[in-house]
Amino acid sequence: MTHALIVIDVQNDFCPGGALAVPEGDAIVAGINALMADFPVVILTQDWHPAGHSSFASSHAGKALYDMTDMPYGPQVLWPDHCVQGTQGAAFHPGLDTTRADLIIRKGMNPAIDSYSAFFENDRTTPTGLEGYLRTRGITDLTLTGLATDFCVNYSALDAARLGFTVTIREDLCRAIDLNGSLSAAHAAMRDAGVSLT
Ligand code: VGL
Ligand code: ZN
Repeated sequence: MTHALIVIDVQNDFCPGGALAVPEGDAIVAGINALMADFPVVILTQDWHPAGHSSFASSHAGKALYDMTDMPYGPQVLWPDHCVQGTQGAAFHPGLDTTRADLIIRKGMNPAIDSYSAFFENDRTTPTGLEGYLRTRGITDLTLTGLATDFCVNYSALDAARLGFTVTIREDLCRAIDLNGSLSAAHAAMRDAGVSLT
């Protein structure tokens, strides 16, 4: 009972046709559903932004999609509007089996701070509560899958490793955005943090 599967942001907006589509984002859904059978604990995350969120380029006059901006907590990519609370884009991919989920954790609700990681907002200090949930259940090992490899999966894996969890990424069940070398940077950072990439 000490090993949890965490499925990151398998939502319509990150799949082909969505607002921030990750290439082949939907290709991992069936494999993730099958993998759930191997884990006693399954956790899903959901990117869940209020309209007008500060990570949206549309909230910054004069900025274009995928520009960088400086936020009080550091550099921030400016994204297309995506995963707005209550919209179809924010819903899980219809093929994802959500019945097995022990916990669905939402993130990115603070209008002023983006939240890639399932554990902390992008200030790297404001917690989502996931760590407490895992620790009180005695979970020590995490396998991560989902979208996107180089953003939310990467940040979640780095935080989990820093918190002392044993972390494995199922790369075959992740897909990346790959913005300006972000995928190779993510690979290097995860390797350095002791994350297993399989
Ligand atoms: C994500 C960009 C913005 C992700 C979320 O799930 O990787 N990326 N919000
Ligand atoms: Zn987001």
